[in-house]
Amino acid sequence: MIAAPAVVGLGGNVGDVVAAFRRALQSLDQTDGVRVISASSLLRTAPVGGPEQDDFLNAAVLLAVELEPAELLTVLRELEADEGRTRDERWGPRTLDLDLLWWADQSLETTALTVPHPGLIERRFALQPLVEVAPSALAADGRRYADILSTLPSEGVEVIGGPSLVYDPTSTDNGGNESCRT
Ligand code: A4P
Ligand code: MG
Repeated sequence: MIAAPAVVGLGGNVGDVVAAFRRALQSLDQTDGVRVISASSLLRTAPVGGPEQDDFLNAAVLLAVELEPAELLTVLRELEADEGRTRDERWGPRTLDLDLLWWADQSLETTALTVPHPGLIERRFALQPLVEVAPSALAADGRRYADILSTLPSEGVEVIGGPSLVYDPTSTDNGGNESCRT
């Protein structure tokens, strides 16, 4: 199987979110058929939708995937569960949310999966890190995500750290203790 490029968005606003990102990406890279290629910068973002809640941390990661999209979604669900994610309230606070944002310029629609992720083009917290790791990615209508990003308002999203904070392949600390809390 030829590896497909895919981008997964990471988000969370409960507990030590940076440590959760790092553990999840280390586990992803250790999953058969999945390789982490690069991570985006770390963003602090104002919550969009849902109840009044703390700011989120968001990032995205470019993967090379030799699984089917549905299989990758299953892996992502398992990693969310490992971080104690419970599904209480739509758009509510969460320890770790892993969304499949983009898959090789393809559109996929099943009962479990919509790719590109439906909210992607309205949400700077998802689109900005995606463009950072996949600058030439194309939307379903052929537009470049980088061009769509330039039309979105920039407020509510702040870069607070570089990619090595999100994923450091040379690290053996499996989560780190230099991480910041939300
Ligand atoms: N699903 C369908 N397509 C996908 C996909 N491409 N990737 C299905 C992942 N899941 C996909 O997801 C609900 C269902 O979507 C799943 O059963 C899956 O089969 P979920 O993660 O259980 O629920 P959710 O995350 O609460 O809902 P949703 O609609 O995915 O919310 P979002 O869009 O993830 O929004 N504000 C900031 N600043 N930063 C954030 O990260 N996140 C949210 C959650 C709200 N506000 C935020 C942020
Ligand atoms: Mg989600």
